Amino acid sequence: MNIDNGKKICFLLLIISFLVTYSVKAQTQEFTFDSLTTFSAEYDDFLMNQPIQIWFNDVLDFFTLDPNTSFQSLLSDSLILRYTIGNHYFTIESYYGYFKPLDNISVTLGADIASGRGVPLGASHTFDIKIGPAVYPGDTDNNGIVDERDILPLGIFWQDTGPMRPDSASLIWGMKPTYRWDVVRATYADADGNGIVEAHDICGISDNFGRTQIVFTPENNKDYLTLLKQTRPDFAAQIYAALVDCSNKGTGKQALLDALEPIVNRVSEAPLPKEIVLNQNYPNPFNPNTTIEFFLPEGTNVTILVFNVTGQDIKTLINKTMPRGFSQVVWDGTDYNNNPVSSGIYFYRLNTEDMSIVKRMLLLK
Ligand SMILES: [Ca+2]
Ligand SMILES: [Ca+2]
Repeated sequence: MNIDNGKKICFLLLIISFLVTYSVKAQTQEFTFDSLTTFSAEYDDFLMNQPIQIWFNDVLDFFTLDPNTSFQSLLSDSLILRYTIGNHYFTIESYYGYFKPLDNISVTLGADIASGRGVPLGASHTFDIKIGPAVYPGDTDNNGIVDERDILPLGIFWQDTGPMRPDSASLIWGMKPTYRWDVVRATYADADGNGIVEAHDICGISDNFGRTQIVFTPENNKDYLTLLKQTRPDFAAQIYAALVDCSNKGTGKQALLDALEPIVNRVSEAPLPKEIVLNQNYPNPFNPNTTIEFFLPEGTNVTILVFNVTGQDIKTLINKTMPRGFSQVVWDGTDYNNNPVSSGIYFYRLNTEDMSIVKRMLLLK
């Protein structure tokens, strides 16, 4: 009996010493902010239908969290803080389940927020969080209705690329939260959400023709003609051809064919230039790639040279015989040694035996 009691006492002592050691360690464990999580860490944006999670390295003490945390939204007054006992994180959510598209939310964590073990954060942290846009497939100018005018943003942002939409390739009508592109207006032009503005996006307009949405943040109120002037010359023919593959829902397809026909015919009937043409580079301003297009009435030897404002040669883009017709060359913003050049005004000059044309462009980083 005595021996058994002795064993019990030893065992108890062991447990007590373990608890004392553990609690001393636990109390001294540093308490730090860990991370701000998105469901796609690849991008800075938060999807508008996902909560903002703010993580720490330890369990939180809610009684210190609530009075020491402040948050503000640019567009909404319906933000709430949510915390479940025992978690290492809390969330900022919208009362309605969605943040407003393109909202900016600022969160400040006070230094007195403490862990469940009583260790304070010690320093404050402030985050500015950008909420992404929402796309309605086909309302490419985001003005609230899908109609013929939605063709034109396809032309303006033709071949532009950006983040794919989480529901990539869906053309079903509805609010699709996504990540913002460098140029936010281009986000809406990618109707199918596959990360590039291309011919298939016309099917989003065709399928959803006539549908309407409530516009939270109209991004594009330019009139039809202004938009038309900005489009690439060959885009109309390409999307006209792509319309064949769109489904035959409602009246959209025919309306778009009717709208595009005159544009396509004008392009194809336009007589070819009789002289050498050097088009303005696009995009412009650019960073770092830009395309230079030119037309030759007959095949000839051509050089295209980039030079800077002091007249110094930067790079030869072409120096060879080129065929009759339109040709393109891309400048990637590098010099002869393939080093990126700095922001500023540059010139490009097309030379043939008979003539020389110079145009100006702006590299903007
Ligand atoms: Ca529209
Ligand atoms: Ca697309």
